[in-house]
Amino acid sequence: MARLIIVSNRLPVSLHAKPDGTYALKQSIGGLATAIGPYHKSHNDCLWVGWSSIDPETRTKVEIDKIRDEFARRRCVPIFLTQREIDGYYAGYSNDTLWPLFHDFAHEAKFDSSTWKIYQEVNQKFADTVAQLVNPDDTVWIQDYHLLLLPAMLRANFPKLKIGWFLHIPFPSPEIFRQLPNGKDLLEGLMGADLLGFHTEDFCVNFLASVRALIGIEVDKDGRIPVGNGASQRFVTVDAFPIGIDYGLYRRNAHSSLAQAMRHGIEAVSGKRTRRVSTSLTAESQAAAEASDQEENWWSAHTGDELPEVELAQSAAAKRGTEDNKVVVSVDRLDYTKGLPERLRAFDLMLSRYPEWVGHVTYYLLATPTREDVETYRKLKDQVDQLVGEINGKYSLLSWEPIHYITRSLPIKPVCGIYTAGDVALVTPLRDGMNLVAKEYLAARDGRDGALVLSDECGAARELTDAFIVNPYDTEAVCEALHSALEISSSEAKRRNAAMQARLKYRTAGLWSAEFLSTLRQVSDPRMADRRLQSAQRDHLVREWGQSKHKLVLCDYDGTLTQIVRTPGRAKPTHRLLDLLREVGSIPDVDLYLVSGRTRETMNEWFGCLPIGLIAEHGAWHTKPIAGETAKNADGRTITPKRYWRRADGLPDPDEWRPIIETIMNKSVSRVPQSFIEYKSTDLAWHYRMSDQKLALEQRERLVDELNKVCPQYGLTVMRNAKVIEVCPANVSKGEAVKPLLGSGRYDFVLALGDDTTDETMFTAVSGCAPAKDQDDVLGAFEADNAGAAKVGVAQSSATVGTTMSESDAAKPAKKPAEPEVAWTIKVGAGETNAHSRIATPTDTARLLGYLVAESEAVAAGTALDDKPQTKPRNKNKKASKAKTPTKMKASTKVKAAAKAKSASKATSK
Ligand code: ADQ
Repeated sequence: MARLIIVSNRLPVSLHAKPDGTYALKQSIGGLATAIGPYHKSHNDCLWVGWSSIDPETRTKVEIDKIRDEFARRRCVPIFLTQREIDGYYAGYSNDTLWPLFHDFAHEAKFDSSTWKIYQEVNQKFADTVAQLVNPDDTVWIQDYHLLLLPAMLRANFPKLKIGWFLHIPFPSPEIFRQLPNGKDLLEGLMGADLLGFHTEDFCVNFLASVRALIGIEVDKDGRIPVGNGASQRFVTVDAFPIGIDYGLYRRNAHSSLAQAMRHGIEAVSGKRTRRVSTSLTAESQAAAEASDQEENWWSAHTGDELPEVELAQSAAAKRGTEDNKVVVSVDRLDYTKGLPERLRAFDLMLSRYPEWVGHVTYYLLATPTREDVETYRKLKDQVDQLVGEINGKYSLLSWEPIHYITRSLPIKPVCGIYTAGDVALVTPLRDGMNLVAKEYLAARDGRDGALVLSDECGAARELTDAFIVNPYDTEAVCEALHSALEISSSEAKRRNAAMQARLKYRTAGLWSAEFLSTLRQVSDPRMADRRLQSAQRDHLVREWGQSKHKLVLCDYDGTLTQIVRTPGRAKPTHRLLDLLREVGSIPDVDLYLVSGRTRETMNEWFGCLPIGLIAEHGAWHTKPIAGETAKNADGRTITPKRYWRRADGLPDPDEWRPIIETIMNKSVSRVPQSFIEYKSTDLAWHYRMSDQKLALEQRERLVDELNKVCPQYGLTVMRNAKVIEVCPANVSKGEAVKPLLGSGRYDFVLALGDDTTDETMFTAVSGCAPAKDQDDVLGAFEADNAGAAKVGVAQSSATVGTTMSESDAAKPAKKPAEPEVAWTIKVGAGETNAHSRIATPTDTARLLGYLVAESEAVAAGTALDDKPQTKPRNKNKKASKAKTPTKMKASTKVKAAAKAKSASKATSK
């Protein structure tokens, strides 16, 4: 059985020796372990290869064997690195060269040929370990910048292996990347993979530009880079997969008693829960006032521009009560990419520019030092310590200090407590691949207010567009954004968060890994790699969906929403699928139609209870629920919409043709064991899925020849579908069936999904449909039909009467359509198609529908709470406090606004 082998620098678990000589395994926290960990845990066929963090030179052989066994129990395969290897590969080339360079800190990057040599050796060590356990049909998923050479090393020995690689950090611009002396080797290392994933489109673009510049290869329209020539040519697909978080985990942990205790503690410290701060502020203010009256007092000597303590203390004390006190939070590893000194300077500026916050805002700063043995990191820690000290020294009052600085690493529950305490999260990395902290903050505040100030230099800013987006280097802009975030009204904060939360709830870490792996399967199959629905196209589709007023979804069933099975009756929908269809059908501005070749009895039995339209027997029958009319089911509880089935007009009389076609088909039934005839009201189908395929295919050709001679005279046509030969009225097709809907002028967004040749007529009809131009009240033909008027299927069929609509006829290779604006057609699975895009399996269909449901929820959540964006000025006398939300303001505008605000603040305080 094909397995998944994950390869990353470190394993998701670490081993700790206990005093009794046994070992305890501890689950690692962090983005990667939480994103792929659940998949690894729940799939017995999944192995994880990585560095054990154990120095083999300090252990005996017996101990090493024992350690291997311990890891093996968790399906982990440890790699042991010597101190020399750790210094060269990990601390050296990975962290001193690649990490700074990939984060645009080229000036911090060290180029050392000895660490490069060890990096190559260790990548080879990983390759050798994987080679010992991999089977040719396995899938290998490599993680991150430590293993850039591994894909090509594996490919050299396993030409058919499915290899994926994902980069968790940014990919730099080609101007920066080409500074790397071994840049070309690294890119060639990656060319061994089938799929290369990045967090954002921007990083994909940077990567492709580097490939073009350094190895001279262009990407094709499907996002694929051709590698090699002739028979040995392969393709490397590049796409964006923004990582998510385990949303439910953070939401749940935010309600844990430990998180609540943490939150209460922070609120007490910040004066939100007790009055001691306000008491202290009053005392402080009195002291300041008295001091300012007395000449020769040290304090009064400083009341000029430099340090207006009197003003600070007085304005702080003037604020009565503590209910408006605020908490700002941040959670980081102490890394120079996280922008801590810049952030602290912005906080400092905010207190000086808006002194009304002195005594009323507390910054809870969790910053855990890493790599303290490296000088850059030691210096950074010193700088942060010093800045925190300066700010606290400058603004602290008797029992309030502006920054609470914690350098310990905390587990998830207290971290969630910090998130829930934070009225504002200040997440301003100078460069970051994604940044999970921003997403975790929103998950921990599920359904609540809280404002996010977010750097535009991290991947998360591409998704969390309702945050206060800032340039992290622009101190003025961060200061203004922080001030606005503190001022924002609770309802406005909730409105912004609700939309982002609805999307995050769906786009989880689990979805991220499932999507990467299913794309890897698709791109590794040459029959399905063309026209792949790329992530940018999917995002475009989802955006259009969210922005449109009336949406129509036309979806085939067998092979599109469910796997094709040997016995058609076994393709019964699962509860999960029914729930999904119910969700889509229940969205107020969405009409969902299942368009199937199944009989209307089956469609009614399986889907009649859903609030969706049904088209059966390729269009011979259709129905939609009658608005407002429902009936109770036999169980007396569930409610089913009332519906009437309508038959298409002008169909050939079955009494005339059925006996003749049945006789012909029966010959095939008797010649091919286990084949059978399916009887539908308007057609007959010969199924041979369960039969000997060689025999069935020979007979199929004879049958089709014979049917083609007879069918035209009865107005019938012959269709070759998936292991079925079907005879049906020539003037019936899925395309004809959906035309009245498309022509209704009602819809400004149409999506059609299907897997076989019968769906191609639907794709053609949809591709040809004109966009609706705000014709909200034009009643579609189907609605009129329900009122007993127009009928579907009466128009002249596009299929030629009496001829077989073969796969090749129906699906002539079409020029790739332009990017759709309102009409999307998506083929599910392999085969030629007229559809615009392709996804691989019914699971992908369900995932896509899930995106649409989440987007509708996001739009609804955003508008339901809509109460006009507003901020709540803290001090009505100060114009500066009325600063608008600075989201996406131009830097120059921000600087001007800040300067204006500053002078206004000064003017009012004089
Ligand atoms: P990281 O650089 O580790 O990850 P990030 O995405 O912020 O950065 O994830 C950090 C994780 O560690 C979060 O789950 C956070 O809660 C936790 N954490 C951070 N500081 C902590 C502290 N002081 N104490 C306790 N927990 C702390 C890399 C890339 C990112 C990318 C992820 C996932 O650098 O850009 O988002 O991988 O792909």
